[in-house]
Amino acid sequence: MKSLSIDFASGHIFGEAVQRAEKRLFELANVFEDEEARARMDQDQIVYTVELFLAVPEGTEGGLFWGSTTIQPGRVGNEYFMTKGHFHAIRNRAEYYATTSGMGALLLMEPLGETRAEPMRPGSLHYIPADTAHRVANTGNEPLTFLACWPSDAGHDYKTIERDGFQARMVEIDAKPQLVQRKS
Ligand code: M6P
Ligand code: ZN
Repeated sequence: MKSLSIDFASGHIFGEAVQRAEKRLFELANVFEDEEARARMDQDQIVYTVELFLAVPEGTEGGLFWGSTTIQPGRVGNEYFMTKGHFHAIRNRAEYYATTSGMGALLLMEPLGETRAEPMRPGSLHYIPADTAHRVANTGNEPLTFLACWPSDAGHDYKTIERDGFQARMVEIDAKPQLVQRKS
């Protein structure tokens, strides 16, 4: 296999086969509650970066993928910078997240919308069960980096989140991160 390495101090992964993708504010329309605030910000600003090692072609049954995601500190209105979040296209596929640096929250949403948050800090390890949508918010003042490992056939279902959103959001209230449930 070609060289592949990880720097546990920074959480970054390296190697010829590592792919990199950036998510900038213009790609995150309607992700945050305050869309007007997002539209007024610098659209080229990077919100998060993903480093990916896809060991086998996407969709292959039985393989595993590895990723490293870094979310910049920042907010849209009072809502922390965060990933888009997704269910797995094959719903019964699980995933691990492990935090290497920074502070954040992992939002976990069940199919009927019940949403909880697990605090993320350096060294925290998170098991994302099957059938559970997942999204990470950076609640700190420095970049938040976490590692991820998931099945190569899991796929990403973003459409369900685009349509329904998460039932709860991580927002700053009185200078503290709080999980606010949507009024239904
Ligand atoms: C982790 C993994 C990836 C995911 C990335 C960003 O590295 O879960 O599969 O793509 O985070 O999250 P999202 O795709 O929800 O924006
Ligand atoms: Zn996932």
